[in-house]
Amino acid sequence: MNGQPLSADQIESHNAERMEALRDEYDSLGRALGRRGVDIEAVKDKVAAFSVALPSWGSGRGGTRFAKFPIAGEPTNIHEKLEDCAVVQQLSRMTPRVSPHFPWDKVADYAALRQEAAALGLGFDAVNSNTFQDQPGQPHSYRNGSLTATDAAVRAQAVQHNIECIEIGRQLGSTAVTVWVGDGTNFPGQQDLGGSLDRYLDSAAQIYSALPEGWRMLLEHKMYEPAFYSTVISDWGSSILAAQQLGPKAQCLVDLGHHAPNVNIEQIVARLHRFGKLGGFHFNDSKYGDDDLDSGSINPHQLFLVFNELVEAEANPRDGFDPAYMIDQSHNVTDPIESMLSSAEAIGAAYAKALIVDRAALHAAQFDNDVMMGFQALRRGYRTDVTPILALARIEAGGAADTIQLYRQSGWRERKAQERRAVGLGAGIV
Ligand SMILES: [Mn+2]
Repeated sequence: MNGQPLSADQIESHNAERMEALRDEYDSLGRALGRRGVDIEAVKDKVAAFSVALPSWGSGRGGTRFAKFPIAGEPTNIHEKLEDCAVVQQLSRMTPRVSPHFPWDKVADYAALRQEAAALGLGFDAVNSNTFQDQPGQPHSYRNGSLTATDAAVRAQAVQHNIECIEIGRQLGSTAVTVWVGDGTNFPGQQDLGGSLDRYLDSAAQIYSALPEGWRMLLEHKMYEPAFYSTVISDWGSSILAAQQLGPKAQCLVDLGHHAPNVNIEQIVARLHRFGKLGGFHFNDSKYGDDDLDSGSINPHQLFLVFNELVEAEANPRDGFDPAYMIDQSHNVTDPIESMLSSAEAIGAAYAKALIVDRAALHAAQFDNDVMMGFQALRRGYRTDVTPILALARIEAGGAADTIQLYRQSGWRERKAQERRAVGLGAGIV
């Protein structure tokens, strides 16, 4: 526990105060599940083994196109971001890895950064490249696109940046690079829609060929924004076609917010899995578009249905099924640590509810075309309050019964507000 940001004693006494009530609730739920033929301990073991990565950028306040309102004690560099992610991990025990973003998280010594993270109980997940904004001193601008730019020198610069990210990731112990490009258009006629995809595929193939052994390239699609008329990799269809053309190390990453409203995302999950191309997830929630709201805050049922497909996929794995799970949210109005704690809980709950579904009953109903019983098999899982399972799994791993309450009691943010330099009044999406 050395190097952990919060006091282990404080967590222990917090848990001790709640243990009797939690045991009572857990045992009661265990009896109820037992009558349904579900072993609560087996569900708890699976939940304990589940994890989701934190985005380094998620530890700071996000912003909108209009403004960003920072809070005192926000992290301003990767070292402070790691500290805050370690707080989330220490309390939730479900977020042991951080997904870094370059060039935002650049440092001089990545071996030292890896050690620094390990001392905090953290590892590194997929590295994220950034060719959607220009950096100071950069020779070529991405104003007309990056991997798909008509100018070969711009494309070469974007490819080189992705290869540099892979090299950094190798030093950090990562085994995947996530490639999202905002390239696209705002006007009909602005660009040759076929030609821009050709250029994307050519650039992506150069990145693909730089992947080390055992690495994956995760292609993240997004319907719109920053381009509003067309985006080059706009949907899962474009994504899987590109991944299939690139080769077996290329897989698709599903960001829950990157689809048209009301799209059946759980079906996309099943489709991608069917073809061995389900590479990873970015969890968030939305009401209108790519809102980047907290996971499960708007539509927890959809999150459950996605996990229902993931549990089906776990039971029937295809070659290479090892999805990289990550939270990808913009925390505009909350303390980011509290949002990540709440989101980890929501994601874990969706997984636990999916595990509780009586698969035999579900499959039998599907085979018999018994519509109502198939629906009810899912509904019974969704209705179950799995809070005691998550809490006990967390406590047994050293985490806290009530993560947000303990975080507030710890005074972490107030302390950091004294120690860390203030974030400037920045603007816009970060
Ligand atoms: Mn994303």
